[in-house]
Amino acid sequence: MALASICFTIAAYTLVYSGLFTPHVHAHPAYGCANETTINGVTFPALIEATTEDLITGLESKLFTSVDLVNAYIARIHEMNSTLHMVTELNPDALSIAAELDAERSNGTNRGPLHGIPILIKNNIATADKMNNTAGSYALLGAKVPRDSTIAAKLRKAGAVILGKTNLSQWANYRSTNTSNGWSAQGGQTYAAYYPGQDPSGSSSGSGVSSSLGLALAALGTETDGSIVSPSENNNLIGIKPTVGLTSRSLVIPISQHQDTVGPMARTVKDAAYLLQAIAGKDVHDNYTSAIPFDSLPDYVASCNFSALAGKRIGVPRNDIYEVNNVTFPIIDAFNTALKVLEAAGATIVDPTNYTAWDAFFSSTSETCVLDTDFVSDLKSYLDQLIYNPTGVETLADVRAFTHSFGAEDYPDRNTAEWDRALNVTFNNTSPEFWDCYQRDLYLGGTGGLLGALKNYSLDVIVIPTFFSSSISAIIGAPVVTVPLGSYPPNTTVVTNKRGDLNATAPNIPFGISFAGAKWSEADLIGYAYAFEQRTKVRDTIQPYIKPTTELSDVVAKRKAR
Ligand SMILES: *[C@@H]1O[C@H](CO)[C@@H](O)[C@H](O)[C@H]1NC(C)=O
Ligand SMILES: *[C@@H]1O[C@H](CO)[C@@H](O)[C@H](O)[C@H]1NC(C)=O
Ligand SMILES: *[C@@H]1O[C@H](CO)[C@@H](O)[C@H](O)[C@H]1NC(C)=O
Ligand SMILES: *[C@@H]1O[C@H](CO)[C@@H](O)[C@H](O)[C@H]1NC(C)=O
Ligand SMILES: *[C@@H]1O[C@H](CO)[C@@H](O)[C@H](O)[C@H]1NC(C)=O
Ligand SMILES: *[C@@H]1O[C@H](CO)[C@@H](O)[C@H](O)[C@H]1NC(C)=O
Ligand SMILES: *[C@@H]1O[C@H](CO)[C@@H](O)[C@H](O)[C@H]1NC(C)=O
Ligand SMILES: *[C@@H]1O[C@H](CO)[C@@H](O)[C@H](O)[C@H]1NC(C)=O
Ligand SMILES: *[C@@H]1O[C@H](CO)[C@@H](O)[C@H](O)[C@H]1NC(C)=O
Ligand SMILES: *[C@@H]1O[C@H](CO)[C@@H](O)[C@H](O)[C@H]1NC(C)=O
Ligand SMILES: *[C@@H]1O[C@H](CO)[C@@H](O)[C@H](O)[C@H]1NC(C)=O
Ligand SMILES: CC(=O)N[C@H]1CO[C@H](CO)[C@@H](O)[C@@H]1O
Repeated sequence: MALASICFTIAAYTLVYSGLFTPHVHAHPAYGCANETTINGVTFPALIEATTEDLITGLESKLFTSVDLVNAYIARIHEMNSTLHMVTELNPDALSIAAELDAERSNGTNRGPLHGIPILIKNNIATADKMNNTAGSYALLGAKVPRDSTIAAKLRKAGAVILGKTNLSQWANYRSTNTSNGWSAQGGQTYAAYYPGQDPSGSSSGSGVSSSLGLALAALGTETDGSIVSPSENNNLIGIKPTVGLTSRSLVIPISQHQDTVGPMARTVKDAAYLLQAIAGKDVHDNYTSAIPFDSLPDYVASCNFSALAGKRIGVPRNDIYEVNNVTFPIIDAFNTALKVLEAAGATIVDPTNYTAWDAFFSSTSETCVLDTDFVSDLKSYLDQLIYNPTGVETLADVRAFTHSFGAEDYPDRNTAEWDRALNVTFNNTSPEFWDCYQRDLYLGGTGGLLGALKNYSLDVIVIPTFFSSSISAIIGAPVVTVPLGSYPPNTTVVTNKRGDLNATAPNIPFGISFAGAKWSEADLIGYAYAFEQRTKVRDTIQPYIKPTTELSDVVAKRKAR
């Protein structure tokens, strides 16, 4: 086996501070800068950057099999897991599922672009197999669901191999006010790979770390407010936070039916688009999906168009972009430079396009009111569906009592303040008081926020640093796509998270730029994200400090030697 290792890397900060987004120069025309490997002159894609299309090509040409892919990714997970704790469980059936999919392919059955391709999913998306679905809590370990979540069922139908479950901020970060991103009782502390002890962000922490290091083609996360886009930016990824209702939440452990959504976290926009295509769509088990306005889904992969930005009007909500504790200066600098890239791609930048109700939004408690109230009833609805429930928890009050009494849940060191507050609300999510909160959100994010800006300035889309992007869109259920933008420069002062156990700001930690639009505008957002990604290739310029070494060539060589 020979290593082809010629590779140019340009640190992202160089691009950012020189004011230039020089398109990244690929040393190898086929697989770029990472270490692709060869056997007898045949080249295998490097798994840290292999795309869906690279894997399809390799599977179709019989260069490798789906079983080889599963073996390679499992070996890579084992290399990283004891340091980064990003995967909580592997699917014990992954190899046999891959073998079946290989057999199908060789007898001429092809389920589509994800046929035989391993995907990891967040540990709040249920599967009716040997894996647990716990949101990281022992309260749900061993519990059984009546069927696959619709998302898992769609992945299987598309031919994906569900490889395992990723660690997360416990309960999707809806338990404690003093915990750390990426910590769960079941999975321990997730760390990210761009700085030792890096805060992985959350709550889809393990999905972010895994996708970035090539421990699967890509991963799924969930978002209520920031939980896809934030770990995507800090793990150097593309994240698509779909419109609430585009992807089913049936048998996904909830926070809020009004804000929860499931979406892809991937290394390229096109990979994310392939995954979204497979998981989107109507579902009788989640009636929010009946609001999907299309008879057939847009072709999200075909939306990946280099010219998508030409002639578009792009707004910059400056009052939602501000200095925070000295950590956003490099982000805002890189963002301002990126506006020039968008302009050079043919877009008109309209700056500023401030949100008219921004100050009211900033001090509003309506989102908390919606989430608290939804959580109490939506969690109960999830628990009601379990067909086996060893701890017997039926309500949030039961889950809190369990958490207070079960040592590994790390209470009281990590509090349950979110639940204490939610359990104190005196009304539920069918009450008039709830409706007031929800309508207020629809105004603050709508006419007074994102939708108002789109209309007042005749915009196609808003761009904003991902650091600031999630909430305005979250409260109206609208989509966001984040793309790598840069990383913190070498002279960055290392700052820990509030708990003091993670490095939250440090040199080399990646950050992103978001495209935000009206509901159901994913096809457009994907186009803009792709056009920006292809012109900048920022991901390739930021290297992790740690990465796995097992490659497909190792696995194939071993198989051939048997
Ligand atoms: C490629 O491999 C070489 C030799 O093993 C190593 O020095 C280099 O850092 C690797 N490059 C990348 C981008 O991983
Ligand atoms: C890593 O993954 C394996 C699954 O194979 C799991 O059993 C193990 O507990 C995980 N965690 C760590 C910290 O190694
Ligand atoms: C191909 O294999 C699959 C799985 O083994 C099987 O279900 C299917 O019937 C086979 N199709 C053909 C055309 O043989
Ligand atoms: C699920 O949790 C049970 C413990 O209740 C454990 O025995 C089992 O191995 C877990 N499943 C997987 C795939 O790790
Ligand atoms: C955070 O980074 C410092 C070096 O800047 C390192 O000494 C420390 O161990 C890191 N924290 C963790 C939790 O790894
Ligand atoms: C949506 O489904 C939920 C339960 O799945 C049900 O309680 C609710 O009434 C339904 N809403 C509508 C508008 O059909
Ligand atoms: C937009 O917001 C920024 C930041 O708050 C402020 O400086 C600027 O004056 C505002 N511009 C307009 C036109 O409202
Ligand atoms: C921000 O930087 C300034 C100047 O270095 C310093 O005085 C101030 O304390 C810093 N603020 C924070 C929150 O770190
Ligand atoms: C919950 O309500 C009780 C009784 O009114 C009060 O003592 C407690 O402080 C409240 N807790 C929270 C977190 O709001
Ligand atoms: C919500 O509260 C109202 C009024 O107390 C009650 O009639 C209704 O059953 C409650 N609904 C749920 C889903 O708890
Ligand atoms: C890092 O260097 C840049 C460019 O020289 C400078 O503008 C910035 O203030 C420096 N930051 C710190 C934290 O020293
Ligand atoms: C399932 C799993 O990965 N558990 C790990 C959680 O993290 C602790 C350390 O923090 C490990 O000991 C467990 O193996």
